[in-house]
Amino acid sequence: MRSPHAHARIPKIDGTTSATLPGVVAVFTGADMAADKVGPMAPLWAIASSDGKPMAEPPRWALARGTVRHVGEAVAAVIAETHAQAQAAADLLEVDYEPLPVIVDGRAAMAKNAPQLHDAAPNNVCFRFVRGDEAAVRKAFDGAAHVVRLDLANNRLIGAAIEPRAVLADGGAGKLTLYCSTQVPHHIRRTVTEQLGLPQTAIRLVAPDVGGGFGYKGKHYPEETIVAWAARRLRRPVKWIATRSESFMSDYQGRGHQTHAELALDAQGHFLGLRVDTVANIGAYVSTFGAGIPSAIYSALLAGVYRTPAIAVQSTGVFTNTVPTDAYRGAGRPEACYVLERLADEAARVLGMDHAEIRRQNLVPAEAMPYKTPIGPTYDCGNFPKVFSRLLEVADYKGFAKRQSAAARTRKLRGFGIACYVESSGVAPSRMAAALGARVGFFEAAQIRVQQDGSVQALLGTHNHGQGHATTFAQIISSRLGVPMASVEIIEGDTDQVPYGSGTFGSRSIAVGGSALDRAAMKVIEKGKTIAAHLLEASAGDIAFADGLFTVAGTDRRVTLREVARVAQHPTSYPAGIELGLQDSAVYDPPNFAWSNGAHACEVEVDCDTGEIHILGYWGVDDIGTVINPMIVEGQIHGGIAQGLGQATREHCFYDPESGQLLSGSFMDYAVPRAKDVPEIVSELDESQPCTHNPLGAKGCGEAGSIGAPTAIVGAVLDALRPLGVIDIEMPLTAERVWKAMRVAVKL
Ligand code: MCN
Repeated sequence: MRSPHAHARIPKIDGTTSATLPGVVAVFTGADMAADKVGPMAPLWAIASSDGKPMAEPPRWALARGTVRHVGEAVAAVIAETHAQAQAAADLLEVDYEPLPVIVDGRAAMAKNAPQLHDAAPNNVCFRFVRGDEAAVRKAFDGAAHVVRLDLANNRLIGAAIEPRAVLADGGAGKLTLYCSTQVPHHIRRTVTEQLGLPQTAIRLVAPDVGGGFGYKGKHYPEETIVAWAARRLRRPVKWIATRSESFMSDYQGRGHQTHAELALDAQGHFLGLRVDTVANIGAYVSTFGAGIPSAIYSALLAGVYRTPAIAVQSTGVFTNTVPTDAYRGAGRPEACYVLERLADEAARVLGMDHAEIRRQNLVPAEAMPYKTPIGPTYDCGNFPKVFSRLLEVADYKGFAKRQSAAARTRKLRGFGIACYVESSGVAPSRMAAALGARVGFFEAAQIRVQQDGSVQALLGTHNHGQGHATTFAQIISSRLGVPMASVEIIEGDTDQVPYGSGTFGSRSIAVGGSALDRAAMKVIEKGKTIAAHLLEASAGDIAFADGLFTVAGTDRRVTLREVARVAQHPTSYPAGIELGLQDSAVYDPPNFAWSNGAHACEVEVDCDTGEIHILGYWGVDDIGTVINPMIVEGQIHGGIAQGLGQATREHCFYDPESGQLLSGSFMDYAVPRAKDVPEIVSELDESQPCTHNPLGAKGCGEAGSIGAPTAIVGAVLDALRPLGVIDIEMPLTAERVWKAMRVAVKL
């Protein structure tokens, strides 16, 4: 039973009639959970404000206790033999709602007389995060020849994975097995057991194929706690599967920024200073990483690929009567890219410069690596100018002017958009994240077991939900241990099998999980050498390993990995003092992010009569370091671009400002891209800059497309409309919005 109101007090819930209906097992409310002392939903990232105060962290309950603050908030749980019976009983629940005033807009929520959501958050402010050097920025602006300013909105998005979320708890009074559509099994085991006051060993969390995740399934949800608690209380299995409508109104949403940004430049168009002021609408409560993304993560990206010497950012997290926001593919990086690249385009327009040239002259040169940005992070490597010039080549930027004038003859406006980005992939550096408020470590763990027949099981704390881990991780093992890929089994998503883990988000699986796997493989090889040395009657120091064979250096004496593995478990001849078995594990926590980067371009034609956009070409050159599997990477980049295209042209999560009702609550109102909307994509990978601090040299790719695409597409449309004097259209650029902007511009 979910709240139909965006903001209301609930003085009374009466479930007496519902409880008597056939098949109904129980009707639970927040009061029942309170009686069992179930704790609040605790965020795993806490942000301190500029005055040093911790963020406002008002309690959020799995089932509402007295007040609801967004449409779709869980009010009661009806458990019945069938879904239809539960639904019928829920329909008869008598809930008294006393509606309260509603606010859904982030900026408006900070106004003096705006409705207040939480006593603990005056003016609805959760945190006011600042980063950078405001004094240096002021100086830069004082000495600037030009200042450009933009007010930008980054539209709120809904994840819409192919399968809705689901939870099933089995185990009654004993150990509970929680099957859960999550990307982060170990995190959810921790949060649920903490809430229920149980030891972590009381729950086995299993996350099999989850039907896509896109970041929003990587966070803790009320239903996980409700189902686990109800199953223990009722001593019987309980399951919940979201309908698509429930998904729309309860899955964490993404983006939702309002930003004022200013860029100072010298007379030649060199960037001197950047000031960014963002209001992030975090929804009704702080969700798992809801505070960290628009602050710590977003701000770290604001140097982008450019050498702007002074940067200062303020990001204010604001409560509103909307679903909480959290990670959605890109998580803070598309927002940062959008701000920077829109400013670059605006600067080119104001200074009368070519939009590629203004970017080129501000890029961090390859010689400057490692490059410490003025906003905090240090990029270990990258050749931004090389990637950028390659993009212009593959997209034939030189030939664009000709194509543009040809199009004009057919009443079509043609535009070319560019987006350069850096991405803090490989989300871990646990110490860095902890310094910025993370309440969890982001390391990754891997274990390798070589079986007697030489087949290999690898267990990782990452989680695959469409990224092809079974292939790429098997490739890593195959190349390290010299075993065929077909004999490698990758196991993820089970807390009782995989000892530790952080899960999959932040394009971290290859850079962090893959690195842990590589280290575990090296340990297995080292142990194998001691066994092989014994079998070959040589010293371990003389044993070399390659292609699945241990050899005594300089001789033809050899033994296979399979034979070593067999002996390790059937010790007919085994070195004394060495533990049996051929298995080992490793935990990896990198010293820095893996700085993926790239440049994307898009060419569009806008129909002057209808405002419709036709994407004629899309190109991306991405540096994701060493590539393990080019085909999977290409698919990942294409998928990200498709999602970015959705944000740029179609998708918009929209709440009615008066009532707080979700008006985009179905696929009839929320338009994800279809196959016909996605253009042919030309994708190139530049492998010349392997990550310098992980053993694979790999940087993440899972979010790259979603970062560059919205900006490149919007940039192209605005470039097309520039002759009409259109300088901004808010995403999504629907035909209607584009058409209206054109009419306003030409004063029709
Ligand atoms: N890879 C590679 N070489 C590299 C980098 C990556 O071969 N240099 C491979 C990896 O081995 C992995 C894949 O590419 O098989 C993606 O790796 P990585 O960039 O590490 O990203 P993750 O596996 O950690 O996936 C997370 C990322 C995120 S954050 C979201 S959101 C997302 C995404 O990936 N959600 C997805 N891709 C998705 N794809 C699908 N189909 N569905 C989702 O929900």
